[in-house]
Amino acid sequence: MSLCVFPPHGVKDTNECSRDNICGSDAYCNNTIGSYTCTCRSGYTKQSATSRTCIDIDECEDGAKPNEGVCGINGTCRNTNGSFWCECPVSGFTNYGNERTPCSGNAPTPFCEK
Ligand SMILES: [Ca+2]
Repeated sequence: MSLCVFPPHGVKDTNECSRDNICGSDAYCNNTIGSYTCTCRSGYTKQSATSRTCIDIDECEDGAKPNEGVCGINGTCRNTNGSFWCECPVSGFTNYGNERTPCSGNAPTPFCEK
């Protein structure tokens, strides 16, 4: 059995998604009968629960200790529109160019007396 939804008699559905940029450049548009929905692209979230507007997620502000979770304690998180990247300013720490990876370094060499 299939479920069919018809618009009221005499009313033709409008494809709102054919309008330029109805959801903005940060969301995908999905036409529905009588309406439409907007789904945020990766890296974006709804401005509010009822909003169709998508805004950038500030990954650097997520969590109680943002830098520790996102870029490591020796990394600096840099938010960008739709993404973020990790800067590794501390000597000896790197993410090997994988910009969304926390900065890591070699553990200190233990000093042992003979
Ligand atoms: Ca971002």
